[in-house]
Amino acid sequence: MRYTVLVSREKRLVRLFGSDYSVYVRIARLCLAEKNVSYTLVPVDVFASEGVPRDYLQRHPFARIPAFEHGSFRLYETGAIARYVDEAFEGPDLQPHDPAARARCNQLISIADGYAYRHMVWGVYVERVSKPEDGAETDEAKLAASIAQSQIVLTALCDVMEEGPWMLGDQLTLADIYWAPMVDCFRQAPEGAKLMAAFPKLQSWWQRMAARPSVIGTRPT
Ligand SMILES: N[C@@H](CCC(=O)N[C@@H](CS)C(=O)NCC(=O)O)C(=O)O
Repeated sequence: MRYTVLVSREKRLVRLFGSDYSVYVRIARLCLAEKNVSYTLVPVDVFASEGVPRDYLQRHPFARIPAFEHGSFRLYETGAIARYVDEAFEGPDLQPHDPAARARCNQLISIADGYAYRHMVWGVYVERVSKPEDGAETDEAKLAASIAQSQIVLTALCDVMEEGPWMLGDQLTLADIYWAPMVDCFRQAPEGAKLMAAFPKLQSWWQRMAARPSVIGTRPT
């Protein structure tokens, strides 16, 4: 079944609300870049000291980033945004058509959302990299617990992912797009880089992902 409706010719403007430091904003930006969709990134800093702008809650009642807009169509939740961008715009398909491969793609996205983000980004990257940069102390116990959980996550990921070039084989999919920003954060912590070295399949995948213009062009500034 094909879902593509090719609304891209309608020239409705695309806007994404969020900040480039956000893993989830980067996932949405990677989708837009891989589909070659022009968009405007409208700055919203959910961690600003004055809090989230009040009017942003109309776009996202849970005050998370990103939020998305295509003409008058508004959407939040990155999984919904990513699938919409893939299905509504021309460009390479980012989801497999084969039901088993599509299920695998969704499984990898769920693992990233449900298990990787909390530990690999918050427990490892934020504790070891972001907090010290902001003058705060690392919670070593939290970091150690998250490294242990990350080992389970990466083992599960490598059990499921193909040899390459991409996670599901020849087709770059939303699974690759979901994992890239999380892995990019994780590897910046020495403990993360050390753990990744134990997963050569993941390391080679990351080297290929890191060279993609979309990944280079969405690096946080
Ligand atoms: N379920 C949301 C998660 C988005 C999310 O957690 N974004 C983070 C930034 S990477 C955020 O807005 N955090 C603000 C907070 O935790 O208060 C989605 O898929 O879009």
